[in-house]
Formats: sequence, structure tokens, C-alpha cells
Amino acid sequence: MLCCIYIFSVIVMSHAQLPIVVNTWPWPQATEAAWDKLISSSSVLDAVETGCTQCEIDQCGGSVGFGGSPDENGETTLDAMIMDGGNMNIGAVGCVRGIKNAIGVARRVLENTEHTLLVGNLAKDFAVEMGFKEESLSTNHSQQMYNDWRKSNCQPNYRSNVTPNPKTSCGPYKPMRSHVQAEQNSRANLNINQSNHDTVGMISIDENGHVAAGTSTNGLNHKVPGRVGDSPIPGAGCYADNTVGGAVATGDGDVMMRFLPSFQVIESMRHGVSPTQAIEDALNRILKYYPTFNGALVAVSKDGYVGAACTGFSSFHYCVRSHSHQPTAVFSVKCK
Ligand code: SD4
Repeated sequence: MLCCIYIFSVIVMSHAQLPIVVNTWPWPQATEAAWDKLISSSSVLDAVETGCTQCEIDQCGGSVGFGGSPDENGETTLDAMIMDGGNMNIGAVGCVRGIKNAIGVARRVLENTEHTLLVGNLAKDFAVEMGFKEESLSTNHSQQMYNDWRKSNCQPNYRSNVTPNPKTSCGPYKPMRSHVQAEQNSRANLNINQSNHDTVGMISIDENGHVAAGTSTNGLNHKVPGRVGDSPIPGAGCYADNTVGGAVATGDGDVMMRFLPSFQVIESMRHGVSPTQAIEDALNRILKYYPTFNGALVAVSKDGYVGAACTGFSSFHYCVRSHSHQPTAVFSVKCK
């Protein structure tokens, strides 16, 4: 079955289509919401905002929107970004607290400020000023996840070189006097995997080749409070450029933001590399330093060719909606 879907994905790549909406993971309700908006408004930014908002409402995969990935204090915080490939304008929020519609706030940063990224409590204050409702992002489910994690001595966690030993104990932690060299760039003990690690990343291109891209996520389970991942970082979580296309990423954001893979993919495509090959090159660069890293990207060229690749997960699913993919088609690639 997987093999047949994969073959179908090759067919997609050979039949470019505009307009198009593409997103990470098998969340066709988000794709359809974005498509409907694209057709009714002709705005690629509205389409991306609407599609990602749908995932925030649906709590896609548990890792988008409220009620997921409680941090070390049990709180859910959100990261999101939206980028206009026509003028290279970006709006983003990192670690925003108490606001469910993070991509909506990112859009307000884009439209109503001269800034790129707002974070934390003050991003919440901005959101409230812009008319968003402040509310708790916790649910019974996220509280239960947090309680279970505390009961298992706060394992896994993202601390290193602290005392007490973070591999056996909860905090509060203090830095160790002598730095112990961690096992080289291993991410294996962090339990970052497909089931707790999905960001919605979405690309929309209209029939005139106007590209927008966006992301929304609640990040990583049990992250250190204050952590911001790759999703709101330009060139990491996504990138868009009308002269090339769009790229979006999902996976281990602490690693990905060290390499800006979405930017790299766009730059490779600018020089004529296919979307899939560009993604494989970007992942290979990361794998050289982080061999157990997991992540995936999907990219679309400005004329509608789609490519995807992944590493670390067993497979990666993504959605495509165009006039020839009606309703949304879900494709799968096997990871390296
Ligand atoms: C992060 N990249 O915050 C996000 C999480 C994610 O697939 O993509 N999960 O690290």
C-alpha cells in the first residue's frame, strides 16, 4: 500500500498544477480549509492562515494548537510563522502563552507591525491588543501527560550537564561545576518521534505564482519553559519566495534551526535542483552532524512541482490539493 502511494507521489511531481495547497502530515481537513479559502479569496496568505488555524482548532496530531506538548511546568505554549513570498515579509510568534490562534497572531505581526518575531508573555499582550482572546491552553489531556511525566521522574527531558542528574531526577536543576561532554550529538534518548512531533507546515501558491508558507506547532513535550523551536524561525520552519517556491519543515526543531533547511532547499531549487533532491541535500547536511536526527520537509516549486523527503521517522505523509487532486490527496514517502 505504502509503495503504491509513493508511486502516486512521483506522478504528482511530474504534473505541476497551480493553484496548489500542500501541507505536512495527513491532515486533509487543514488542506481543504486552505484550498476553499484560496479559491474564495484568491489570497495565499489567507489560505495558509486559514489552513493552519484549522489545525490549531482540531489540535492536529496533538502537537498543533492548545492542549499538547506541556512544558516542564505543564504549560502549553505555541510557535507559528507566516511568510509572504511576494515581498519577503514575515510575521511570527514564539513561545506565545494563553492564545489559541498562534498563526492568526503571526499574521497580525506581519500585517500590523514592522517586526518579524514576537515572543512569550509580551506576544500574548500584543495578541490581546489585536483582539484575540486570552484563555488557558491546558486541557485534561495535557495535564495528564504532565502528571505522568512527573511520576516517571521527569523522563525524558532536555537538560544536560546539570545537577541533580537529569536522566534520573526532576529539577530544579543547577549547572554542574565541571562540564561533562555529552554523548556526541545523540538525540536518541529524547524520545522525539513521529507520535509526539508533528508541526503543520503549509505552502499555498495561486495561479499567478504568488507563494505563501506558514507553520504552527506546540513544540516538544516537556520542553524547558521558554523554549522556541524552528517553526517561527525564518528559513528553518518555512521559507517562501515567488521567484522559486516554498518549503516547510517538521521534526526535531532544536537541530533544524541550526541549519535553516527550508532556506537551503529554496536556494538549491533556485539553482535548478528538484524539490526532492534539494530536501535530501538539506537533510544530508544535518545528518552529517546529527546521525539520529529526525525530520521531514515538503517543497513546491513556483510552477507547482512537489517534492518531499524525510529521515528518522519510518515514513512521512503530506497532503496535496489542486484541481487535479480533488479531494485532497495524502502521499507517503519512506524515510532514510
Ligand atoms: C519543534 N519542529 O518545535 C517542531 C516540532 C515538530 O514535528 O515539528 N514536530 O521542534
